[in-house]
Amino acid sequence: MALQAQAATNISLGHTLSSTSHYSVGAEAFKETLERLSDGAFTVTEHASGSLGGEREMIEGLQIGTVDVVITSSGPLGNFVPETYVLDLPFLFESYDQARCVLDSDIGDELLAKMSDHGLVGMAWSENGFRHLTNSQREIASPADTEGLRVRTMENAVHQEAFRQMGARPTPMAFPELFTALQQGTVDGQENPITVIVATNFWEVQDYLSLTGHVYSPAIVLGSPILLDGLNDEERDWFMQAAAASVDATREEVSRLEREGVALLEANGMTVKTDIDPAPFQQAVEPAYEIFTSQYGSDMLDRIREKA
Ligand code: EAX
Repeated sequence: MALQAQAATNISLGHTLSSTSHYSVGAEAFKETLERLSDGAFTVTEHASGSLGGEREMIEGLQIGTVDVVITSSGPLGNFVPETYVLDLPFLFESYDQARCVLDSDIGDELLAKMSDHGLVGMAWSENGFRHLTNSQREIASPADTEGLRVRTMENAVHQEAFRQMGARPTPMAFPELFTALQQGTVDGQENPITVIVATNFWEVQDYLSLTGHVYSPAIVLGSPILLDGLNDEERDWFMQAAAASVDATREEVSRLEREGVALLEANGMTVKTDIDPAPFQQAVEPAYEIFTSQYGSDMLDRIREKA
């Protein structure tokens, strides 16, 4: 009897950003690596632009096995794995090197391991970037300028608190709804890294960008336990290598956009305020730290500060 080639297993990989984004660069590296290492036993289909839903919905999808791999920001993750909220504290990291170093350390590994207590597989920390504020109304130079501004935040309690403390009116919303909400004026502003602002053409609906860099936004490559728990060691290793390749490619693209993105946004008509003094912003969001530590303690925060 002739040997039949076994049908390839198709892996669905979801994310919220466009197919020109840094997440897509990461998704392509994941696909290329997994298909190569497995010699075609696994194929990968990328579902970009939130076609499988927002980040919260996709994380739920991993838990029930309707999606296999997701690249997501840490935005909604704390709702599932509260231990990750520490990473969402504003002004925790000062530089990309510092953030990457912490996420690549035993601290990052420990947080990845926590995912399995919540029906998720933490494969690798990836990157979204330092977040900045955009809006349609006015130039923002200090926290006082955000007074009353309706700012879309991610569905993240720490971020919402920080914007409340700044004086803005935070409105949590899933990313796939954001462009239309800005267009229709349901919200005045939003905050995201240069990577996302570029990938989403936000200049079409936002005139002002202030380089506040108020929080580092990690991304994570998450897997579904329903898929990954069924793999043998060799197969699981291919997935882990694919996730690592995805992170390398994504970080490289984030770094490129950090160098080139602002000029591109200006060329597309955005007014960019670059010389922001972070001190008043830092001071304004300080209560978010107190609220966080009273709820979750300061052990992990202290360890991150020691390492960073
Ligand atoms: O992960 O929701 C957000 O603003 C995120 O930065 C975006 O979905 C990319």
